[in-house]
Amino acid sequence: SKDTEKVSSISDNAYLESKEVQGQAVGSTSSDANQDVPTLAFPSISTSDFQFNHEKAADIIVDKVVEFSNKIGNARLVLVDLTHKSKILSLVKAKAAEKNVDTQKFFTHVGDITHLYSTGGLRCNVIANAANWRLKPGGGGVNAAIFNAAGSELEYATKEKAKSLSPGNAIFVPLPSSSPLFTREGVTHVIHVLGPNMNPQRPNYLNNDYNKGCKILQDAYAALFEGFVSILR
Ligand code: AR6
Repeated sequence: SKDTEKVSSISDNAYLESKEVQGQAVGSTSSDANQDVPTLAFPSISTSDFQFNHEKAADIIVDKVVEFSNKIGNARLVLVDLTHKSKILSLVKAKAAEKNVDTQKFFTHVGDITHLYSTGGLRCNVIANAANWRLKPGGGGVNAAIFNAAGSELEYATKEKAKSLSPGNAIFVPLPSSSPLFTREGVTHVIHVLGPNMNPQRPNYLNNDYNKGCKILQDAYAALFEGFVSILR
């Protein structure tokens, strides 16, 4: 249920904080020792409503993180999902460990991407959205959550940038400072990403073609991380 998830996410964050406090300068009062480090939080693109294979997606995420980890300077990348039971988080964690990915630069986090700072104490100035091709609110999943939390400001700012997105692409949208996501969470940019779709009920259905699907997911993460890099500059 929602309540148990909330409780477990709070206890996980308490654990995370106590771990961070150990390595942090005495006298610092912030819950996130790396508050000022630019951080991109992103959901696993395409693996829920779009039904993309989790093993394949996990390989692609870790490969792209490795590829970009030397292009982001001291910034951080954080893969987020709602629950500890998340299969994609476990897979990515294991694969990242196998490849000795630097855990300061990349880690996984359990929590709601719209409440990372207020509930989780994790500062992320940029968050990614697993969008739909119309770049519209609603539709469930992380897209609905982000558009709801950001208010109409995000809808307007998105419309100014683009009217649609094709699979494998991303656009970044500066968030107006009046948006609740900006004021409460410290989010300054949202990057909309459109991943490959393996759900027959959704547009651009790939009919289980994982040759195309993997290529599109690789492009999607490359576009996402490039977007983050251009915000950093
Ligand atoms: N915080 C963190 N992670 C979340 C949240 C949240 N609030 N909500 C969902 N996730 P999905 P897709 C995780 O289905 O598969 C939309 O309707 C979720 O557990 O949101 O790319 C759009 O309009 C999963 O790991 O995106 C598109 O039409 C990940 O976010 C379509 O769904 C992505 O799940 C896109 O499907």
